Amino acid sequence: MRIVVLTGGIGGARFLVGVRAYARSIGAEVTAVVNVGDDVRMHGLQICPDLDSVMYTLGGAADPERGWGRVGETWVVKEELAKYGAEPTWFGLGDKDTATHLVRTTMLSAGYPLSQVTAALCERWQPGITMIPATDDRLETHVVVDVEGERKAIHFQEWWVRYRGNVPTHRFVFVGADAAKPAAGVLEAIAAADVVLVAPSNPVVSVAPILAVQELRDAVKNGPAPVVGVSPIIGGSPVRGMADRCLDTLGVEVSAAGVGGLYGARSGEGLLDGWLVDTTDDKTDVPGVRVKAVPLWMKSEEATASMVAAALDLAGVA
Ligand code: GDP
Ligand code: FO1
Ligand code: CA
Repeated sequence: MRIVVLTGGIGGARFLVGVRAYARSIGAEVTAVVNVGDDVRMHGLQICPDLDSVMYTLGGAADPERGWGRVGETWVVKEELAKYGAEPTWFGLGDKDTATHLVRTTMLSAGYPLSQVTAALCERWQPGITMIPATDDRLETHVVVDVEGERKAIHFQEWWVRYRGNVPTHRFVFVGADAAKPAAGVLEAIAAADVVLVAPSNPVVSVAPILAVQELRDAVKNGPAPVVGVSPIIGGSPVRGMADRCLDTLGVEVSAAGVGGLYGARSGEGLLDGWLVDTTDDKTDVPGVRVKAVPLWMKSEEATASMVAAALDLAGVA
């Protein structure tokens, strides 16, 4: 069986740990199509937070508390940059993490596409799945906000890391999405998939930028594989992160039904055949979508693998 997962960073990475475990138990292959909207160039380095969260987590090297970056990280480079007054000082590059960005940026400068660079980095981390960026083209999430009495678009990292999302926020813009093509291997993976899973990732800033690549969205929507999503919202709350702020900006209810409705039914304008919600949620109907309730707390690899089994069951491919 071939499983494709559309995923962001920390939440998606934890989900993929369960997908990998379940896939191993049935001999399935997994391809993760990873968001690049968070990507940013800082201090001359190309940083890909969601790709790195997935790669480090599956490689057993992620910091479990922060969720992003490397376990056992040191911060000498960050301190030294701050002593030069080198902006942005609000963004922290760990020393170990910096090596990843140096290798990536060197390869990108030499002309390799991000998909090949990612494959090269994964040779070290052996994530046990195939990781592909949604696109090899520039696609960045920017956020239209009011700061210091001025309306402007800032990079997603500035919105989240500098302001923690605590600024009047009007909309999210996926810069470059109109021209972006799916990265090498993405369309092939979707066409060959037996099932496409939408990870319990942030629907607005992790999954939407992936689907903003039109050919990618069309391939999922019109492809042969059933599409099942997993709710990132449990009991009206995002377990961690900024999904509530993002959904508020769109005027979408912070609930499993709200996010399910945002993705919509494949039989209509949307994407989903099935939608997995938590057992504690009520009023979870999404018109045109098969909804099933199972525990959605990713508290262990086993618990997460059970969620994956339920998702495949809902897809009719278990
Ligand atoms: P990011 O890119 O690092 O922000 O990570 P993702 O977008 O992949 O995932 C973030 C989302 O994961 C958050 O908005 C949460 O709603 C969701 N999340 C985190 N932990 C859990 C969990 O245990 N269960 C479920 N269902 N969702 C979770
Ligand atoms: N998050 C922070 O809250 N502060 C940081 O200084 C920070 C630096 C950073 C560097 C590399 C990286 O891969 C991720 C980093 N993150 C940082 C996490 C990141 O801002 C977001 O959590 C993700 O983009 C959301 O998916
Ligand atoms: Ca993200």
